[in-house]
Amino acid sequence: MDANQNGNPDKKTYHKKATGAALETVESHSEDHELKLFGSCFCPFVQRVWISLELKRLDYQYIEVDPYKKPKQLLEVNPRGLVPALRHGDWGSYESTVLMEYLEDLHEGEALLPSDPKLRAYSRLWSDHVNRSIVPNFYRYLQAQDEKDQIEHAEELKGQMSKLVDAADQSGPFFLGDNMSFVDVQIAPWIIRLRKVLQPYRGWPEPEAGTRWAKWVDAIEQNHAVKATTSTDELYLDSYERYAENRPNTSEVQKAINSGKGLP
Ligand SMILES: N[C@@H](CCC(=O)N[C@@H](CS)C(=O)NCC(=O)O)C(=O)O
Repeated sequence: MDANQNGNPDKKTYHKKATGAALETVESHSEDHELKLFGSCFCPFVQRVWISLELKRLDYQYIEVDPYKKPKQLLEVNPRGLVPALRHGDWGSYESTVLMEYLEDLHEGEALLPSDPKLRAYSRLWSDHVNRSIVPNFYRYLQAQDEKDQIEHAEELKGQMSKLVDAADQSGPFFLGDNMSFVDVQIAPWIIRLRKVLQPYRGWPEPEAGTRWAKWVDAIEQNHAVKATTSTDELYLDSYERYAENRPNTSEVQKAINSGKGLP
């Protein structure tokens, strides 16, 4: 039994195999390749790198690993034992944002950072905002058990997302306009999890029809690379129950949030 079921086999826990469209993508990228993504189907940090690979239409191999069991092949690339990790030939690295930058630097397929240096800096600035202010608040909100804390964290999350919307291109639908780019990929996995996780567990509302935010969410959800890396709803519902109940020993992310530290 998995440790974070806390001795109760009726509790849901994380899935170890993708479902739906994501499973089809896993199956079509199972052959040995020099570019290997070590991922876990439920992980939003992995989905960032996975979406980037799909948007760029690069050839790669997807290898599903259990990051809580930390298999040797994962530890060889990432001594911290977290996913995503990327191996390219005899080189490897980790950290989702670093890996997205690495894929950019290969200059293969569609570029996700714009070519203008000022717009590149702008993209990095708002990507930092996603990492620093949106992602941690998502977990704070999901893990909060007390209603007063939940209300406070929901407000904080909404506020930080509003800042991002205000920084985005006015007509969109994406952050810089017509095309999905770096900042969109950085936030996409959490946008997907608003409806699939925060809505069932915390009553997160649907985007208000006709708003810039609704347009953005819709464009992200309809994007081919997002769809190709997204599993069916049940996978997220089950995999995040441990966060929603803030069960002990859920993950490094959960522990960091509970102890007020920065994310791993
Ligand atoms: N900052 C890292 C975070 C990666 C991360 O936390 N991954 C989780 C899965 S979603 C993990 O590997 N957890 C293993 C553990 O908690 O031991 C990144 O951006 O890649």
